[in-house]
Formats: sequence, C-alpha cells, structure tokens
Amino acid sequence: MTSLPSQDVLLHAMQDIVGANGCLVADADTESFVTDYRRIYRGKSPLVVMPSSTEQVSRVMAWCYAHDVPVVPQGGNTSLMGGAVPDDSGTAVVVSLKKMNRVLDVDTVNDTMTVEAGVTLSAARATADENGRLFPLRIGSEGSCQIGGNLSTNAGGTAVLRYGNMRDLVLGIEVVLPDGRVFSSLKGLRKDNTGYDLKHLFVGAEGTLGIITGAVLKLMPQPRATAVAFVAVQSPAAAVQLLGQARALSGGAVTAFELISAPALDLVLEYLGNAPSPLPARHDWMVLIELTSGADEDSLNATLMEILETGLGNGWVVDAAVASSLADIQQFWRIREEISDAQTRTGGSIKCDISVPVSRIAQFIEKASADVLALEPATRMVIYGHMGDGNVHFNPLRPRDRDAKSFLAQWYKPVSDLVDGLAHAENGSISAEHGIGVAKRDDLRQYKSQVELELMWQVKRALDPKNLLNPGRVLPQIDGAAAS
Ligand code: 2HG
Ligand code: ZN
Repeated sequence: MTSLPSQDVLLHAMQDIVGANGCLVADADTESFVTDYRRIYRGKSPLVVMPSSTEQVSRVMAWCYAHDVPVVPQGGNTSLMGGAVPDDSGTAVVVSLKKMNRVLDVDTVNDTMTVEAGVTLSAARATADENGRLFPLRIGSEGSCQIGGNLSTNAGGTAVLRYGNMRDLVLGIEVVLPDGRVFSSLKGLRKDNTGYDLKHLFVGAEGTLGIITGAVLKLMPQPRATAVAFVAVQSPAAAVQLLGQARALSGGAVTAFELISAPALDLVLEYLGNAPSPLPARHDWMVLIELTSGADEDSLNATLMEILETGLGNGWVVDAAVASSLADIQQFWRIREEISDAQTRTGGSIKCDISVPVSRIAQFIEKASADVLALEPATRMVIYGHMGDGNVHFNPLRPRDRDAKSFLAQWYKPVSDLVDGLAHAENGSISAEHGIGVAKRDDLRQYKSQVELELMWQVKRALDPKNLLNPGRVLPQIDGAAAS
C-alpha cells in the first residue's frame, strides 16, 4: 500500500485541477463541510474541493484514485444520517458539488430538464415553474439540498404518494466513477430497454459507488387546482380508512396524506411562537390532506368536501379545517414542514424512519407506541409523516422535565431497536427515506440477509475496488468472501 500524499502535494494537485478558488483548507472554511447541519456528526478533512465541471470531477477522482486518497462527495449537507460528512481520520477529501449549479436544458416538448448535480431542489422547482411545469419532489430542506444529493439518497418527501421517489423522477444520469471514468447517460428517454439500467445503481447509493454530476429529470404538468384540509381523525386506523376513501372518491387526486400526532403538533406550534392550531380543540391524531388535479378549483373543493363528509359519516373524521386561501395552504404546510426543525431545536428525539405496508401502519403505530410508553411513560410520542406511503417518522421525544443527553443515553438504542424490530417484523424498512449513512450502517447486519449484504459488497468492489469513495458509509463489515 502506498502512503498518502502530504497535504502540500494534495493541495497543489487539486489546485492544478480546480484552481485556488476551488479549494478550501482553513478550518474556519471547511467547518460547515465536515459537520452535519444538526451538529451530530463531526469529522475532519485536509481539503474541500469544489469542481465546476464534470471534467474537473473526473480529474480529481482519477488523481485521488491513483494516490489512494478517500473522497466524500457532498451536496447540500442535509443528511440526517451522517452520510455526507467525512469520518474523523482526517484523510478524506470532501468533493462539494455546489459550484456545479447550472440548469443545462429545459425541453417542454419532451417534458424534461437537464441539470448539474449542484442545482438546489428549490432552483429546480423554480425553473420548472417558470416553464409552466412541475418538478414534484417536495422536501423541507429544498432551499439547501441539491439534485445530486436527492438522487444519491433517493429522496422522498411529501408528494411521493402521487409522484414517487427521486428514483421515479430521473430519466438520465451522469456519474464520475471512483477511478475517474465518466458514465454519461444524460438521455431523456422514457423507454430504453437496452440491458441493465445502470443509473439505478447510483440512485440511493449515498455516494459510495460514484459521484453524480448531472441528471435529466422528468417534468410534470402543473395542477390547475389545489385543495387542502387539516383533519382530526379518530385514530391511525381511521386515517387509513380515510386515505382509501379519499383516493377512490378523488380518482387518484390525493397528492399528500400526512399524519401528525398531538405531541408533534404541540411541539411545532410552540416552536412557531405559539402559533394557533388550525383546529379549535386538541385531538390525538390529525392528517394533512392535499388534493391536486387538472379539474377546476370548485370541483376539487367539492371532492374534498365529499371525502370529509364521508369520513364524518363513518366516524373516521372528528373535525376538519379546510384551507380557504393560499395563505391557509401555506400555513398548514408550514406546520407540517417545521416539525423536524422543532425537534432539532428541542433536542432529545429518537429518530426512527420506518415504513411498513399501508395495510399494517395503524397496527404498527399502536403497538410501537404502547411498547415505548411502557418503558418511559412520559415520553412525548412525536409521530408524523407520510402515512400514504406507509412511512412515518416515529420519533419519541424526551419528557419535558428530562434533559436530552440522559434521555438519549438511556433510550436511544433500546427504543430504536424496538421500533425497527417491529417494523422489520411487519416486512417493513428501518430507513424508509433518510438512508443509512453511518447512523444505521451496522444495523443492516441485522435487517438485511447475508445474500443482500454480499451482493452490496460485490457491487461496491466492482466499482470501487480500493474502497475510496465515501468509505465507512452504508455498507457494514461482514464476514465472508465478498467483504474480504
Ligand atoms: C420530514 O418528513 C423529513 O419532515 C424529516 O423527512 C423527518 O426529521 C425527521 O425525522
Ligand atoms: Zn419525511
């Protein structure tokens, strides 16, 4: 094994490729690249490199490969799992895609948009909007997260029910491989059965197989009407019944169906400066329903009313506030979107991001809640998220009078093991949309089969034989030939 190049040699080589302006070395400049935004994962890096073209990324990778330098790719650094920051060995160069932020093409006949990886999600959505189209991925961090990161983590969010995950929204991709070769397939084809669909290897790989540098994204028609309601429901089981009715009665117009528990609403309203609840009374469970369609506003509102009346008639719905203006819609969504930040600010959340089949979600919530409360009865059951996808953020929060550190030290592991175990037992996932990063890496040993883990390592070794790209992320060490 060759020894790592000195800091000087590395810096000069990188400056030759990306210029002095493309390299950050001072601790004050690299700090935000080596720390995740919640300040939970903190690593070290000799250098942050910011290439401005695919060709530069390719040269950076080729040099690092030849000199055995590990590389951590980074988009908007909004991962919740520590997947985008280096470890504390201080050996890995961070490659930030932030300078590659150009929209290269918008084709409104093909309904596609070609972008560089560093375009933020909000910029991509705005570009689609300016062209009379919709780019439907919708997540709270849209102002910071980048398309490359969205692809690398197969981002989900609040419109998956209607439009799918990021994987469903990409037609073409460009990737720089660990050794610097470029796999470029920036094609806007909806049909292409010419062998393995290689782009999907890189979607959701969290930067362990290659660095995504560009993509061709699908554009959708803009809906003509939107109708939103904040609805109190009898129980999670009632919410599932309501979801089924809403989908049937609207002919598939349900875009979002987000569950919110009472402690989640309490927390976010407090965080928003004691904002008023959309509903006059406190309820144990609520859902935020959004319908969108090509029909006119009146007819969509009539459909929403029909759904709510059916829900009331069946005893599923207890009360509802229907948005009557854009300001209402924005406020209802603000309440939903800010729950995550409210948790970060409060501290002491046990983050579980599980999914199970929608038919099992109510039962899962009931059992997991009872089991957690049996351990620590004053825990605030902050449960919310994408119920229409069978995915909830099941995030028990410390009791009000308990400090975050001692609560997490005592309960993080037992509670997340319990919740993940229950999801797994329901044929579910222990990470529905937030990925694996470093946070859940070792848990995979328990929840993936030996065959799955071996296949993951075989793919990793085929593309990254020196294990230089985002090392220590996603793949747990396993025994056996594949990992040796
Ligand atoms: C959301 O749906 C995000 O708000 C974040 O996926 C969830 O912080 C979380 O647990
Ligand atoms: Zn989410």
